[in-house]
Amino acid sequence: MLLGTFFNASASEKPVISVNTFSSDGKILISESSEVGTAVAVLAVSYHRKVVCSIDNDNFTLSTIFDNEYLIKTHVTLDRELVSSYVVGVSCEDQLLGLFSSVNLSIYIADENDNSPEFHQESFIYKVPEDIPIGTYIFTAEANDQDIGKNGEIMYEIIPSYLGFIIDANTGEVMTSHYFDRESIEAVSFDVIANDQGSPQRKSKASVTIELIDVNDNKPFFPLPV
Ligand SMILES: [Ca+2]
Ligand SMILES: [Ca+2]
Ligand SMILES: [Ca+2]
Ligand SMILES: [Ca+2]
Repeated sequence: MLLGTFFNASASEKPVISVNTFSSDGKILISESSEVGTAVAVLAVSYHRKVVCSIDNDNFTLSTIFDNEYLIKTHVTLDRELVSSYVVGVSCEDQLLGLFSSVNLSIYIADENDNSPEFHQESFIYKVPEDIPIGTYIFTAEANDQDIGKNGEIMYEIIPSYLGFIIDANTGEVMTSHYFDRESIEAVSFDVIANDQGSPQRKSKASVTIELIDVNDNKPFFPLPV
């Protein structure tokens, strides 16, 4: 079944181009992962003679199905992150009489989850005093994702989750959640994971090392005489 929008040419004697878009709302929306040669729309020209149609955009092809009926297909690999929509001009002409009509088609590229979140840095190293209070903000592990919507929405987590630091799942802000003692452990290492919310989900990680700076928190120890 072909549904679609009807683009009407102005003068009645001219060819009338109608566009079947394969969608109920008439909008042309194709996935960025579409193979080269994917059908985008069908053009049907109402006119009493044969017309010749052409398009002005090399990223698409126009092929004849029947007289005065054409199929528009993709001619290139699409990437929504580079080009999110195209305008394709279509002209149909009665070459004998010189009568022609033209329409502009807007072709929108739908996002796929084809990009992983990326951290601004692969690793983070911070030094904090060993007596740092619980809940102290350390840094923000921020990642970006070029996709849109859920495909680009990032949630953060720390792995392993029990080493004395917590992360705000929405903002990537890392805070302390425990007391530290440099005399027991001098540094803490963990990974920060950025998960997008697309399907399938994509993720990336950055490594974090927090070095504990000594604070003079131990009284001098004098051996007792025997
Ligand atoms: Ca892409
Ligand atoms: Ca994408
Ligand atoms: Ca993504
Ligand atoms: Ca100490």
